[in-house]
Amino acid sequence: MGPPHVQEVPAVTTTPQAVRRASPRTRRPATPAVPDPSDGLLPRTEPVRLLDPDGTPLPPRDDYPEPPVEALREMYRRMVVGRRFDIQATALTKQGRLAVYPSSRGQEACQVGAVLALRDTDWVFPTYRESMALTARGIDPVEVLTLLRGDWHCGYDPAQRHTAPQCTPLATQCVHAAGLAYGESYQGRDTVALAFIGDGATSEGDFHEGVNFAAVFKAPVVYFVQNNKYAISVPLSRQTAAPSLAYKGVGYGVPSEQVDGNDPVAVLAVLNRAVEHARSGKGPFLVEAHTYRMEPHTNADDATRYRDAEEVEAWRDRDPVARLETYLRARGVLDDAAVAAIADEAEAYAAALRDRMNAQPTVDPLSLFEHVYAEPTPQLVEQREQVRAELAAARDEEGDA
Ligand SMILES: Cc1ncc(C[n+]2csc(CCOP(=O)(O)OP(=O)(O)O)c2C)c(N)n1
Ligand SMILES: [Mg+2]
Repeated sequence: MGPPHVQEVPAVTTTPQAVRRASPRTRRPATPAVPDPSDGLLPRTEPVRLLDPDGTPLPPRDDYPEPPVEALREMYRRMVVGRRFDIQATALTKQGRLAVYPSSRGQEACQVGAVLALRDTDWVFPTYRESMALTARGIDPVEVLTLLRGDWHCGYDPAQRHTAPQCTPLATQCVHAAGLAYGESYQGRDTVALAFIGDGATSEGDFHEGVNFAAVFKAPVVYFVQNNKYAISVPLSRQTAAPSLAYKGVGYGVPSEQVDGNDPVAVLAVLNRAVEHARSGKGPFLVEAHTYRMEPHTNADDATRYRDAEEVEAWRDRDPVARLETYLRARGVLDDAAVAAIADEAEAYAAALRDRMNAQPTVDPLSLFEHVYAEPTPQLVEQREQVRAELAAARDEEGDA
């Protein structure tokens, strides 16, 4: 049986091509109706916002109902722990324990909101920027940092955690997400895939190919663009002439929305709706979150060379963690004792991570050659033997000394 959302297309002629078209593997979805902006395909010109930057609630909206307050409290907890994790990971690069770390400080609402909008059985397709999202998903932080430590594998089991390895080649995760989501719906499961993507990577071909495929085949994918205003040193103004990155969905027939990415309540509300849209069989949804990377691109970057301190300070006033804390205190679900307890939890999380990352990992150099191909190439076999011989010689030398 074919996927539930693909309609049978009767062959209109009897040419061999038409017969092939009608075979189950090549059935095509019905031609979609011409998109009408009133269907919600066009993003609103203003990002959705439910809290003012100072945490004051804005009038409720029918289209984006506020998430339950317990979910927002949990969001706050994970954002605080996530921020502390991020600070610790940055420190570990300075101590030589991590090869590189791309910080997502300032993007906590996006990192955690995406995770909370999904079920554990949904799939996440992260980039290198998403370590915080993965720890917020409950993956062991040491496993999350394995790749950034310089190991050849991603640390966790993607199939078990429903989380793909963090992608460094820009936008490649967009096609992976489309393929997985299509496969899941083809097998009758209501899994949703969420692909993170940066503003700069929306200029990559893989982004367009992934979104187009997902749209044509109604694959349940949420494309979540974190527009943090820079692609390393390239500002958004040099990246696109589009009025908003959310408009990139329209050309492919994908409904899109803009959201204030530093407003945690709005981020979760918009992502909840995007995930629901995808899960209900309506195809992909694109969300552009306006946010800001507070730290350099990675620890290896000097951001003072391309942006000034005033710009960074202006974004500090829109801090998503403080914004949510103010709101939850006003709602009466967070007080000094609860804030202190969460801060203690974050501290203990960072301390445990520091201790574990300070232990020297035991890595078998020969494992470098495993899992590259199902059958190693002659070159790999030769190189492996060369390394094996060098290791044996080094051991002999040590024995003689
Ligand atoms: C295909 C490809 N081209 C270039 C790079 C080098 N590169 C790494 S990160 C980056 C910037 C990406 O910016 P953006 O998509 O905005 O994501 P952000 O880093 O801001 O989260 C570039 C150009 C790469 N990793 N892959
Ligand atoms: Mg960016």
